[in-house]
Amino acid sequence: MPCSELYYQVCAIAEVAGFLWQRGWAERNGGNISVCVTDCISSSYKDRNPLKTVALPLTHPLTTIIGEYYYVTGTNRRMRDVAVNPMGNGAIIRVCKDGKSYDIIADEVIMPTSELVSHLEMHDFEQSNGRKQIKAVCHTHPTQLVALSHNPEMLKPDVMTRLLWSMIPETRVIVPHGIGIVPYRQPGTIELAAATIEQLAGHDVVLWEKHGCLAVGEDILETFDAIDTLAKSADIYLDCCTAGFKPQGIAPDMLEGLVELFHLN
Ligand code: 2HA
Ligand code: ZN
Repeated sequence: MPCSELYYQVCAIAEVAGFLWQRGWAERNGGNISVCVTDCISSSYKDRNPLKTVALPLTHPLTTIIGEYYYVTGTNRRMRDVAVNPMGNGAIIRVCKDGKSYDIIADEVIMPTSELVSHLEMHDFEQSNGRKQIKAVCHTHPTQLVALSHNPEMLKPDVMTRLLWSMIPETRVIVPHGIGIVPYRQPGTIELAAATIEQLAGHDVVLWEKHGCLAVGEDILETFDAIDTLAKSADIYLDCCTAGFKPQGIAPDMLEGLVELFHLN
């Protein structure tokens, strides 16, 4: 690894990949991660010739992230393998000047995740909307959140956000903009990416109906924390249901002011 900051970033990705596997949210090749590493790779690394250049199936070119570098998990790779060998199960890519292709520059030719288009569109969207601090995208399959998405009632606007906020105060604070819902779409498609971007504009995490969820954050740990906190609330709700009662939930007025109080937003 050429520089310590990149090493630190890749270690954090490996740590989160392990969490996703341990949580049971990453069966076989389920889930994918991308993190912008432009600020932490050395110039000698940046100037590397491409090992391979690949076209992106986009309807319009990327604009804001041209020339940026990303670590991305590999297609068909297991999260549990990313956890122990991130550079052997992912690659560093650079978005080409045309905004329609990318170079794989390190360490070897590992083809990126099938959701790469979604990830890059999201990075491009966040950067072009002035959210320059957003560097990481994480997609995973949290069992309890996917389970809730099988209930059509939960897919109505704000229903799941309000329910999950009301389970524990932390959820109101750590996920202050709540969870957006995207109706079922074919995985890996531009339609899924577009619908996700629409929901990301107003939410911290997006739930893909009957599939999984996606979070963006300043670093990969932040994306994990948001999903993990929502999953904790979903566990509490489902545990109460299993025990035979509907949880009372914290009243909305008791949740007011929490975000300001904890200064996390
Ligand atoms: O990377 O989870 O949605 C495999 C997936 C696709
Ligand atoms: Zn998935």
